[in-house]
Amino acid sequence: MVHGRAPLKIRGFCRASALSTSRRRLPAGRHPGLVMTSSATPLLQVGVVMGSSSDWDTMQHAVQILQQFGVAHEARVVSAHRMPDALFAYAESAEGRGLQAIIAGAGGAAHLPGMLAAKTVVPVLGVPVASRHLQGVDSLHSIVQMPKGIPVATFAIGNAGAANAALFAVAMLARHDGALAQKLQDFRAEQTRAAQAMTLPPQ
Ligand code: RP5
Repeated sequence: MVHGRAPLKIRGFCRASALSTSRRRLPAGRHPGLVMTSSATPLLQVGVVMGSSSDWDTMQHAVQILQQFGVAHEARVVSAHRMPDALFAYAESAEGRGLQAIIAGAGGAAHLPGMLAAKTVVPVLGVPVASRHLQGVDSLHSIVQMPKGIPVATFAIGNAGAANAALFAVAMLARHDGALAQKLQDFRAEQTRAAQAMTLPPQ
């Protein structure tokens, strides 16, 4: 329920309400498939989608960053080749649901980020997931080699790419959110402190 209304099933996934296309408040933990974070920032800001539950080991690193920064997000499986209608529905509803960015991870012939980008103007941040036979080089090439006109911002293969995609989304949101910008500055400062404290074994 959202503001007393039953959530609507839109071609395979649940969105808050089909009655309004403005950004809306979503109570934490009330929506199947949604992973909401801070109750202080309940506006849905970032969508994290992946082609398979087998991508979660990688994509959880994006979710962890969003949680750490208190960015309201959702996470779900949207398989490009097994759920194409759900992919289109997700992309078509993204802007109306208030998403500011979509982080999309996939492996192999990774169509998910590019097809999402083709169906929405919400920025898509692509994460190449490591594949068994080609270690994610196939995923990277599939995502990064978008033809001119439909961009997908593409990150490194694997865990670092997933975390960096989330950090990039945080940086985008922080341009219009002073508190989030300060958190990002603090995060950078802590990384610097940690690097400065690194030591090497005696030689
Ligand atoms: C892609 O195929 C997914 O993104 C995943 O990386 C890969 C393998 O999927 P599963 O066979 O593990 O479901 O669609």
